[in-house]
Amino acid sequence: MSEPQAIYLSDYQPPAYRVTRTELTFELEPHATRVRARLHLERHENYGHGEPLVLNGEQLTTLAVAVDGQALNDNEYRIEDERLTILRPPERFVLDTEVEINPSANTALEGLYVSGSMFCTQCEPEGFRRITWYPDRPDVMATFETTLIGDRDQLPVMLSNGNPVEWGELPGGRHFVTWQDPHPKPSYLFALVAGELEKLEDRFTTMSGREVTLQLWVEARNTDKTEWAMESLKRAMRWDEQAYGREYDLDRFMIVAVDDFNMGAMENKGLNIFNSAAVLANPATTTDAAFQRIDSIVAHEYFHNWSGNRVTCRDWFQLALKEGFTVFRDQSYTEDTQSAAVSRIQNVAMLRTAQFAEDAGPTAHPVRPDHFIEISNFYTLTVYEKGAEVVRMLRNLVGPETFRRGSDRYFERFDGQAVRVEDFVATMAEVSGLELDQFMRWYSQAGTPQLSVQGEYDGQTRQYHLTIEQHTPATPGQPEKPPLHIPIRMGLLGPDGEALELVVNGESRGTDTVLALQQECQSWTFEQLDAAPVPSLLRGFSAPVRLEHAWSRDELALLMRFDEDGFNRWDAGQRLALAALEDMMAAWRAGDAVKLDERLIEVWHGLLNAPADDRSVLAEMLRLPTEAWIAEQQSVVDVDAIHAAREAAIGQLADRLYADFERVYHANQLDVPYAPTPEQVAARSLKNVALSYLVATGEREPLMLAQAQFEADHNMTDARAALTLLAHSDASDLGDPAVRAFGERWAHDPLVMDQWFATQVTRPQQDVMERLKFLMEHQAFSLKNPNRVRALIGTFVNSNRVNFHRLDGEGYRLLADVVIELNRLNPEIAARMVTPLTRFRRFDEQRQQLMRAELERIRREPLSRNLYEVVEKALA
Ligand code: 0A1
Ligand code: ZN
Repeated sequence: MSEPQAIYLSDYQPPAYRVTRTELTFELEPHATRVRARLHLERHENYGHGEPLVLNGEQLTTLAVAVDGQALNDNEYRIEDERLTILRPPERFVLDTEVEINPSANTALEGLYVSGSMFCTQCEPEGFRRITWYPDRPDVMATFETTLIGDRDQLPVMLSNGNPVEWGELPGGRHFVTWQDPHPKPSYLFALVAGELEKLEDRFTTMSGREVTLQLWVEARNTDKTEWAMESLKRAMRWDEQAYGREYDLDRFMIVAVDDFNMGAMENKGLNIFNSAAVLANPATTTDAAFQRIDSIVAHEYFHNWSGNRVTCRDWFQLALKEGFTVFRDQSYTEDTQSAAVSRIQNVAMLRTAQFAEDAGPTAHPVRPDHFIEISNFYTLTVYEKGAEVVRMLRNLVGPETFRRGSDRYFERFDGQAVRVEDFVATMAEVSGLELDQFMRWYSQAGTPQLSVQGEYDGQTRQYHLTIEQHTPATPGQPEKPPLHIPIRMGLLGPDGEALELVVNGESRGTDTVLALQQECQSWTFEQLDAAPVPSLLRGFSAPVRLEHAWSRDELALLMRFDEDGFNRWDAGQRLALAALEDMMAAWRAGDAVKLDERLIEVWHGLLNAPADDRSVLAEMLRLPTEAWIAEQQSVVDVDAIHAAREAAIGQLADRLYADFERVYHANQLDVPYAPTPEQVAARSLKNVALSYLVATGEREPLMLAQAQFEADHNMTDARAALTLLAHSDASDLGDPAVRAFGERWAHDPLVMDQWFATQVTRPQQDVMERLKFLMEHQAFSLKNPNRVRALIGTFVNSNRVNFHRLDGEGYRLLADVVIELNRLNPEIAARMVTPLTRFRRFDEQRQQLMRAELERIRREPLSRNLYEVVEKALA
């Protein structure tokens, strides 16, 4: 087998032929589905007579190829290397092909596959070529007419994009439905679903008064989990009208839930397909966090109807054009409908642990990569989350009103087209008059910029000089990085925490301003200051960078209490806690007493007793930096010291503030019916954080509280929080029966069993390994289902760091075994799961060797392109 080859952005060529119209007929059979495709083709003006037509196809059994009704001779076409080439086609013609495919053997879950008793598709990015021969690239856009034929009893519901236009009975107990989608679209937005499905139906009147039918299709056992997603959909539709002026454009909008799905969901035109974990919810089975995740994914997919579908990507290098923008849109929706501060805190916490780690690892790539071997490997946190940060910076640079004028113009001008990142940024430059050439580097330069900030106060001149330096570390293939255009929102606080007026060059800028850092090093002078101020920097996380400044702990405590920016209050708390944890890690390594800084205890005591203006932010402030974020601060990750110090800190906070936590726990009990409203979510989150501290004392009494909460079983949020505390405790007389009871009670519900898996494999004690192995044999587990793999294996390797990184190498070995199996079953998931092993350079020599040995063992397998690309980069 030859080595997989990279594809380069610089090699882009426009398509030689456009497809004006695509007609598809499916005869659905699990083992042998027939697909007939009729493509109406036209040669592009820029190409000459006789230009060959090249179509993509994978794993197809070709039965017929005809041009304008004439079957082709062997010398008129060629099939090789997953390409069908029509050698000398006419300028305009009709191509007919017929192929056979095997959906039931499709464990990769790309193209047409069987999930349970349903047929469904996943075509982004390159799954359509596993369905039929096609120019499978996003810059070829056609209208689609799709006829589905299937068994009337087994497949009573058959859906595709657009509107149903014809249906009827066929001989042999079969029936058919024909769907028409009037909006030209690339093949990656094609979808079909067939099976025994039930629907929840609703209506939505758009801003111009058009009536839209909304349908949520699920298997019968899930009909009690559809309401929340329907509410989310309507909220998202209204929000997109108000915030972006975007209206829905078909008579119906459908969502289908499927159990086997590689990602969260997919924005197929008019027929979104969702991983059931990303759409099904009810209070008994679903936690607050999952309700919120579902809300944002429903919104995300809906928003793609404009940012992605109406205006799509020219090529897959432009993925962030639709994904970065759509994530930014779904984040804004959440900020407008939930707690804005908490939403920002949670997104940033995720970005700067997981995305920063990606940027610092062997697979680091720019928001717009310039080459790839397997595009499926680039649905990453960098493209999605950093891509969203780049759009957020743009909005902050041009201002919200101008940004809206820019997005209106972008949607209008490029409607129906496949475009590039440049088109989006140029539109923003045009409406704002800003020069954004340097800003474009955010799309082409990988790595996380590091800023170091020096402040100097001069009592004589009453001036404060702020000097900021930027530096972006080298990443694979990018040794040198020119400076970026970085917006830094900031303010200054006086000695009593008051917001100071910012006077620059004799001009007042209020108490909050944005500094545009464009050079390697730049200085600003603030005037008329009576004392040395405390700088509040990077408010709202105004740029995706690491920022260093030598704040004293007193200054951090001051920012934490008084900064007008909620995000920076939280961040100051995280920095203060990190400083305290660093002392504790040093003491732990030296074998000294590991004692928590008194100041942190005082500050937390203050927090717990201050009038709670925002309980949800308070709950976030009461969480210590995660082990992953602490690890991000270290040059060589010290897994055991991190865990020991953090556990010690939690224990000491718990002992010293017991009465506070107890009061908070009881004060936040709700006796209203469950709803995932921001107020209720805040109360439960605060209550359960408090309970986790109470339990951390190791006393029996709080465990009894947890047990009572578990048994009261008011909702999954409370039940699962309690179960986790019981299952992670040393009191097996309480933990084991709870785990058993939960597993028996929910054995019929795979989404709850996923939570049961995740809860057990995050147990920090060493005995977790036996538990994990036992659960891998459990009947509810299957390596073929991505949700199961993520819940059991993914949670263990990503969230149980002390055990995954054990020095006996068991964690690494187990992951490598799983990845080798997945490589055969589902290459996309295999390439994602292997990630923690690829980060071996961050660890000590001994762990490095163990991890590297497992990667080399994987490399000796016959690898899928997906896994090949990742493993080669890691070992390079
Ligand atoms: N466009 C989808 C993400 C997605 C990508 C690939 C998939 O299968 C390989 C599935 C979904 C989104 O952003 O939601
Ligand atoms: Zn998306």
